Amino acid sequence: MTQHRTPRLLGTLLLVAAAGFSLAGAEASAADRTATPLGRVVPAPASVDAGGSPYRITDATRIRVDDSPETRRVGAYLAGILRPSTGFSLPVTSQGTGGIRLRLGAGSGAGSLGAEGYRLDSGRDGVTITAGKAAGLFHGVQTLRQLLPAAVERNSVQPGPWLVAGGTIKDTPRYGYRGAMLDVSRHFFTVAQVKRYIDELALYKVNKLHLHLGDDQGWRIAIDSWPRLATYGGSTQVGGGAGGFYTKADYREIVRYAASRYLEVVPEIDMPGHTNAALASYAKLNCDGTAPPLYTGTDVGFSSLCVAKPVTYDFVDDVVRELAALTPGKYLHIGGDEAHSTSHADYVTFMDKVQPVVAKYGKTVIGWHQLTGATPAKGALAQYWGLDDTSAAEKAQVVKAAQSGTGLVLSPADRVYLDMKYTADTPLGQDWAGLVEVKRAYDWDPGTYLPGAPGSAIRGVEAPLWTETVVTGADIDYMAFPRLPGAAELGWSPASTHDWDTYKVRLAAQGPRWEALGIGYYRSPQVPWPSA
Ligand code: TNX
Repeated sequence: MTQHRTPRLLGTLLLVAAAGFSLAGAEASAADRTATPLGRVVPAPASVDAGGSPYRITDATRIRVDDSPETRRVGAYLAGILRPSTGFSLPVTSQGTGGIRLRLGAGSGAGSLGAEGYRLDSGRDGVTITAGKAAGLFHGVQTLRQLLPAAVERNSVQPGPWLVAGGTIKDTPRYGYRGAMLDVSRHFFTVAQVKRYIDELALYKVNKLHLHLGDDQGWRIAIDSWPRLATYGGSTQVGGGAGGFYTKADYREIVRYAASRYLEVVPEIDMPGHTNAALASYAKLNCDGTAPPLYTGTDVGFSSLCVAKPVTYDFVDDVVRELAALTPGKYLHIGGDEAHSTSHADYVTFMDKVQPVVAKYGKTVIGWHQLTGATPAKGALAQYWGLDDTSAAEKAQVVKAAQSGTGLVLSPADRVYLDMKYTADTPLGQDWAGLVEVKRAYDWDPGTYLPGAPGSAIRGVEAPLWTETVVTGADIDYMAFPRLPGAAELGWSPASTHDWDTYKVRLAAQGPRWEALGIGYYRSPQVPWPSA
């Protein structure tokens, strides 16, 4: 081994000499040989106690798991991340001691870690991640990933060394609902594109993927009892492109993949507005019996299901039944925003009829916060998408619902709408809610955002990505990064860690990681990115 190393080191020295020795180069390589400080992770861990020797992952390291299939699966996932870049074999085994250990439900206070928490202990002999549930192990693995050099994310063998700073992290989430929404209606995204986004979300411990499956411009999920919804209603998109839809097999594959990353898929069919694609597919859903043409523009608020017609509720029952059957998760989102072509009385009637259908098929309602203008079902969640300066009356309506037991998911549009432009120069995106730079996206507190809402009503934070202007996977990345990790941190980290000046340093350290992963991002001047 020593013999093998010497020529490599000599070679490196010769290369450095040939390149012209520079002080900056020397500093960079010294930095490479230092472990990432234990707390330099997004989202910020709840508690960090740094100290002691680092652990070094080597050719001899094993990933030790206990015998549960879930632990093995997380171990295999970790090995899949570490093997290509380290070049080490990293066998996953239940034998022996030391190395990287994944332990489920055993000692070290695992009981207090809840459904998603974990504890990470690192020292000379190894790294141990302990959790009460597999989701916690998975989140601990994401932390471990970020403690390793960014090059760990590359697909080819990198030099290392692979050090993990010594100490202990104990980490549990502030909120149980930490979401991201992808609008696959305005532009359609393939299963592969959705999977890639799922992987990006998992890195930041996001645990809900909300898919906006139906809107004026496209219906994206096959419904057997109403086949034209997908085959016709899904046949275009904004700008007139081909659109597309998920077969049930496609959709199940998304749900399965999300579950393998401990994300729950929350499907949304937006109703009674935002329904032109459905109305175009079936004439009988229209009050006048005439189907409108497909729509490829970007206006909102012009369509409505026909609240007075009984067939509307046959349609809703069939769609909710088939969608609920595809959904292992708890929630089904029924939209309810911008129903500008539905009278208030009709809106209330519609919501009174539709929410029990969701319950009948075993799911819990989520609606955009306009739902609080009707009567939210018991246990329903309302997703707040107002602005800082939304009228006091509208906020009061949401707060009042929260006081009466409706849970809230916070998606303030001028904070976490990932489709808002960063600056006036951002080539993609909209600006109706304002320009949302990275600091603005991070610098608010979900716990105090809606004064008067009880703390227990705040269930979490979600960052929606509407896609009127977002067409490719690269577009998704550019709008989501670097704002998405901020929303994820607001959902995960305790309020006590909230501090822009330290956050921006942790965020900056993510830049090289995104480069290694091929994620193109907005290099905000607000963030001290390491120079390339
Ligand atoms: C508002 S937010 C909408 C969407 C648009 C979005 C564009 C919400 C519940 N409705 O229909 O896509 O603005 O930013």
